[in-house]
Amino acid sequence: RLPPARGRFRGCLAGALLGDCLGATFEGREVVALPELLRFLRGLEPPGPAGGSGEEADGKETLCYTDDTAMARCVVRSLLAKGEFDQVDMARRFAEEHKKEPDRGYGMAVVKVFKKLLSPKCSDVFEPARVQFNGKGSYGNGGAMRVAGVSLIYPEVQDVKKFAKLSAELTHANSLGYNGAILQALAVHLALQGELSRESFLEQLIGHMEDVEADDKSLADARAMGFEELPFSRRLKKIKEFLELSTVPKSDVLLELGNGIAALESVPTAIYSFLRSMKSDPDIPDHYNNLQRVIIYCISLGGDTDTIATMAGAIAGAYYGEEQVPPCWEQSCEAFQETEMLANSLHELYCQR
Ligand code: 8NA
Ligand code: MG
Ligand code: MG
Ligand code: MG
Repeated sequence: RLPPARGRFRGCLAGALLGDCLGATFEGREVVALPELLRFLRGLEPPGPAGGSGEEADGKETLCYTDDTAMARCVVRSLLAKGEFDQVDMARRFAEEHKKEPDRGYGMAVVKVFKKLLSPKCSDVFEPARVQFNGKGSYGNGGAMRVAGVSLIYPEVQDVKKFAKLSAELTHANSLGYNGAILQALAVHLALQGELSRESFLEQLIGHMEDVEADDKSLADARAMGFEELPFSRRLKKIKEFLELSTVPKSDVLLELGNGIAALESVPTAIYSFLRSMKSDPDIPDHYNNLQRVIIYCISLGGDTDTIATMAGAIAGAYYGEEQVPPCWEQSCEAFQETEMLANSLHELYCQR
C-alpha cells in the first residue's frame, strides 16, 4: 500500500505543537469556561472587519511550548539522527535538553532521571527510570505526550508498539506509564492511515491493548495500583459507550476518563476527544474545523490541558492533515517553523522503510 501523504506528518507535528502551546495557557486549572477559551482563541486571529479588536492584535504574543514539545522534539531528532530508535542517544538528548532549558514545566519526579542520566556512572540508561517511586516507576503521561515521532518513522505496527514502549521506559518504568505511550503511538499510527471510521478506529485500539495489557508486568502493576485488570482497554470500551450517546456531560468524562497527569487519566481522554470531535459540537462554533474542535474540547476539560491537547492534536493532525492547521494558530506558537522540516524528514524515512 502507498505510504500516507506528507501533509499528515506535518499535520501531526503541527497539531501536537498547537495542543501544547494553546493548552499550556490553561494547564492545571480545574475549570475552563468555554466563553473565556473562545475569547482567548479569537485573540489569535488577525483583526479583520469582523475580527478581534486592535487591543487584541497589539497584545499578541508568542505562546511558549512546554516539556511536551521539548521532549517530543528530542524523540524526533534522535530518530532522524540515528535513522532508528537508539536508547543511549535519546536518553542523552532528554537530559541535555532539560539541562539547557529546565523551566519548561517538567513533571516533578522525572527531573531526577535526567540528572542521573548525565552522570558518567550511568551505564544502563533504563536504570534511573526503574528506581523512581521506590522501584514502582512513574505512571505519568510523560512517555505518551512525546511519542508521536515513533509512529512517523515506523510503518509496521509491531515496531510502533516496541519502540513506543522503549522510548517511554527511559523515564517511565511503570506499565501504567509506558502502556499509555503504546496506546498514544497506536492512535497516531491508525490516524496516519486516514479515513477509518471511529468504530473501527476504536476496535483496532481495543484489540491491540487487550494484547498489550495481558502481559505479567501489566497485570501485576494494575493490581498493585489498585486498578481493575486491563485498565486502558476498559477505558477504551467506556469511550465506545460514550460515543453511542447523543450527549455526554463533562462531569462523566472527567469521572470515567479523567484529566490528570497519569497516563491512564489522560491518554484515553485524548483519544475520546479526537473521536467525539469527528461530529459537530453544539457548544463549539461551527466555523472551527475538526482539528480545532479537538483542541478546544480538550482544553475545556481543564486539568493537564497542554498534555491532553498535544496528544489529541497529534492524532487529529495525522488524521486530517496540515490543511486543517490554521495558520494564525500555528504562527502564535513558539518555533512553529521547525515542525515542517522535521515532518518532511520523518516522511522521507518512513517511505524508505
Ligand atoms: P513524572 O514522572 O514526574 O510524573 C508526574 C507526576 O505523577 C509525579 O510528579 C507524581 O506526582 C505522579 N506520579 C507518577 N508516578 C507515580 C507513582 N508511581 N507513584 C506516585 N506518584 C506518581 O513526569 P511526567 O513526565 O510523567 O509528567 C508529565 C506531566 O507533568 C505533563 O503534564 C507535563 O506537562 C507536566 N506538568 C503538568 C502540570 C499539571 O498541572 N498538570 C504542571 C506542570 C507540569
Ligand atoms: Mg507540559
Ligand atoms: Mg501537562
Ligand atoms: Mg504550514
